[in-house]
Amino acid sequence: MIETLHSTAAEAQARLAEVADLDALAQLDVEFLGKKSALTLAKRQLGSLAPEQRRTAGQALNQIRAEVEGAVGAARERLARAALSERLEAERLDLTEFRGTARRGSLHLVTQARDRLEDVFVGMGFSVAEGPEVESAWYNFEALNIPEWHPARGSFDTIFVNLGAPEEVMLRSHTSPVQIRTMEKQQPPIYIVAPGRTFRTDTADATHLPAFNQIEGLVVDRGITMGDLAGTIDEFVRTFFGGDVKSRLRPSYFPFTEPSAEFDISRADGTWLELGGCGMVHPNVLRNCGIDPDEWQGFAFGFGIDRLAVMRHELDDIRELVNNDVRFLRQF
Ligand code: FA5
Repeated sequence: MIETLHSTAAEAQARLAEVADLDALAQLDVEFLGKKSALTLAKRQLGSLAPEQRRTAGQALNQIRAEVEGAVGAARERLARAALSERLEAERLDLTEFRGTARRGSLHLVTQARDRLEDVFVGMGFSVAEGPEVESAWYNFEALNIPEWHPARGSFDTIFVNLGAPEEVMLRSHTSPVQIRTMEKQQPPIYIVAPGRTFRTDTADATHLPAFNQIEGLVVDRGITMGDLAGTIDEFVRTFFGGDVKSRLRPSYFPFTEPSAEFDISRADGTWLELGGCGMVHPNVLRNCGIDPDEWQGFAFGFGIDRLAVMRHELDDIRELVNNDVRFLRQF
């Protein structure tokens, strides 16, 4: 009996080595290992043998079964590998036809402006800082000398987040909170710029977007004056735009600077475009961050990066930046 089974196992192995698909494999599995297979029937007959014979035959049977099972497993693995490479081959994308006609992507105008701004300010000795887009009332307002009752809060058209106490958490309405976060962590001298996204309930029009970008600048050192502020803005405008564009400061009001100004840059047609606000850091703001205003003075500025991109590329409408029309974006 064992002899016959050895030759059955050899036959099984030969056929399993050749099997070409999973259905055929399942059939061979039943034929050689199933309930009606020679191996299973032989096992049932073991009971009729004398104990000594039963032991030897049992061992031989187990060994033969293990061999056939091993061959089934190997065949299954071989078929799975073949199926996988067949699928990979079938799903392979032939990209060669795009060669030559493909266009390289490019950075968005606002990203280009932001990168260039960082380069210009790093070249002037500033480092780049960042802050979160979701802020608390402390960072967005209070530490900046804008208490809850202050009318200036209204001018920021804030988008609040429904978290915590009412009007306690918001999408930052300007990048000025990064001033506070920086001064909290670092003692002067401080020379940083902080570019990032800002949000207001503004309706989109030719010069406004509800989600836009600002860059904040903050300098705190000994003996800093309004002259340093004006010189820095002038130097930045010259480096960023080249020789023709001029800047001017106009008196203005921000609770976190005193005195405060707005700065404009000159357009080709002789008119001025408001770019941002600036001023000498208010002593209360320094105090809120644990910095002694008798020892240290500072200036800060904040302006719109999207407006800068509009100006630089002479666009008619700031909304062009977010329409995602590739015919427009491709030009840059
Ligand atoms: C501020 O946001 C102050 N934090 C600026 C500042 C910083 C003053 C440091 C003093 C010291 P203001 O709300 O004016 O100020 O906004 C500054 C600039 O952001 C604007 O001049 C404009 O360039 C840009 N800006 C404001 N709102 C929008 C908008 N909806 N879409 C596009 N740009 C905007």
